[in-house]
Amino acid sequence: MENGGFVPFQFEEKTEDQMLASSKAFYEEMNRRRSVREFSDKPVSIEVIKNIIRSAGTAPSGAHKQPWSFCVVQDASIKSKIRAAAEQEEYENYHGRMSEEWLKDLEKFDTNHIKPFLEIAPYLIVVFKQAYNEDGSTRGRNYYVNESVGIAVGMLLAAIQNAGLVALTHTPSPMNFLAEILERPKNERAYLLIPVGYPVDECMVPDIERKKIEEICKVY
Ligand code: IYR
Repeated sequence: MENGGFVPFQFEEKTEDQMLASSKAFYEEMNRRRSVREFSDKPVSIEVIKNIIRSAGTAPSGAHKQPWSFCVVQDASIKSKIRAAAEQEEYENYHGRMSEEWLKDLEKFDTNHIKPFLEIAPYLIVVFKQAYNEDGSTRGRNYYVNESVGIAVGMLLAAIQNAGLVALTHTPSPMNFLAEILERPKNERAYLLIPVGYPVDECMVPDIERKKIEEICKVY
C-alpha cells in the first residue's frame, strides 16, 4: 500500500480546569464577532492577512486535497471593478431576483445593492473552491469541496476575529464575475467574498440575538 508515512502527533493535554477556561475564553471571543458592513480604510499589514489565511489553510479537507484558493485584493482599481460588478448583480437581486419573503427577512439588516465597503476595506479576500485539481495536464478529483471550503472559511473568520479585525461574509450572486476579474483557472468557482479590516468609529450593527445553547444543542 502506498502512503506518505506517519509521524508522531504533537499533542499537549490540558487539565480539566485549563480546558474549561480556554473553551470559555474562546467562546467569549467568538461571541464578540459580528458581521460588519461599515469599514474604515485604516491599513492592515499584509503579514497579518497572510497569517489569517495560513490559519484557514490548516482546515481539514476531503482526502487532504485542500481545494481552496484565497485571493487577496488590495489594488484599488481591481476593488472598483469588483464593486461595480457586484452592485450590478445585487441591483438585479434586490429588484426582482429575491422573493418577497427573502426581502422581508433582510429588512432588519437594512441592506441594499450599494456596497461601498468593497472599495473602502483595505482587503477583499475572495475565496475560491476548486471543483477539481489540475496538475499540469492531469485532472484529479476533489472530495467534499463545499464542506472543506466552508470549514476553511469558518477558520478564516475565527482567525480574523482573533487578530482583532472584522469581516463580512458577502455573496453577490451570481459570483462568476470574480473568477473573470481575477483571471482564475477554470477549475475554480467563487465561494465567498470577504472584506477585511477595521470597523468605522462608532460602527453600528443590527440588534440580533443568538440561539441559546438549549436551542442548538441536544445531548443524547
Ligand atoms: N447578497 C445580498 C443580499 C443578502 C442576502 C443574505 I441571505 C444576507 O444575509 C444579507 C444580504 C447583499 O449582500 O446585500
